[in-house]
Amino acid sequence: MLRALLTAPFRRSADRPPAAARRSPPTAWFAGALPPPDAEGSGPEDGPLRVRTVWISDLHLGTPGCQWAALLDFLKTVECDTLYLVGDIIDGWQLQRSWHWPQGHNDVVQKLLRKARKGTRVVFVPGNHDEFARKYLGLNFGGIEVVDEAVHRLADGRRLLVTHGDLFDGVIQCAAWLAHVGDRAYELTLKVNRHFNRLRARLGLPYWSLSKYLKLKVKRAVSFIGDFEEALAREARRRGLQGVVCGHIHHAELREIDGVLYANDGDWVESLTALVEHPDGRLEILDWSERATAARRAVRQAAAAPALR
Ligand SMILES: [Mn+2]
Repeated sequence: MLRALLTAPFRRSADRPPAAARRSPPTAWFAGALPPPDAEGSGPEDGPLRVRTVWISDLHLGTPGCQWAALLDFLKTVECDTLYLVGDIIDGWQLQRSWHWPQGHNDVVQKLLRKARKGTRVVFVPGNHDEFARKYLGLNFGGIEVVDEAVHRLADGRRLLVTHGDLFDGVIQCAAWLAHVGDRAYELTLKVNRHFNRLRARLGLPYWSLSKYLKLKVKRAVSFIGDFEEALAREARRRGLQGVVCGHIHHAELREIDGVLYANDGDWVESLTALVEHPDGRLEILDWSERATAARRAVRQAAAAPALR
């Protein structure tokens, strides 16, 4: 029911309800700066959004924090030649503590496998939460390649290092136990955040991320993010590459650091962001949280509708 409603306003033209029945304006589905749908109707409402490459990471499948419905909506909407799964796709750390695997998480895995089957090149670069997959480097699971890291060549020739990023995280490298404590604290923050946002949704307020707020407000966290970003940019430069794409810190970013491109594709726990490459090699961060908020509003309206009649 939820999934049907999530996708309903954006179906292809053939099975689309009449215009009057559509609730969300077509421009409200992402906060990014993609060009508006053109007059021929190749906009997102009329079919898939075509890009050259997609990078997503930090899905954390296997945890209650994973926002699988929004992710599934994203995967259904966006088509690409190459899809990079940049680590922390399945959260082995939390699955070991308690098993959480709803049908929605299966749907995401099925969708990824189907993409691989239908001709999308799917490359999985494991992260620290799915480090178990690092045992299978060089193997291929249902068309999904597992690699330690990758170098991606953009349409304009620039070459980017693709890595999860945990190897450049001082906390994880120097004090693994602290990373696990932090993980539990993070899990708790997300739990509080979920209840808080359920309340906000009921009041008609948009989604607001507590841990994002904490991360941005706490000075040490900011300097941690800065150190992380600089370490990755340095590594790309050291290898003679023009930039780096990573994840890990759940903070989407696209900027230049000392002449090297630093791109972070964010996460699907809080920020609901992906990095995409357009056909001309231009990079962009897509923010799916706006669309998730719109979908939640539609669900709420649908739920409230019978009472109004
Ligand atoms: Mn990570």
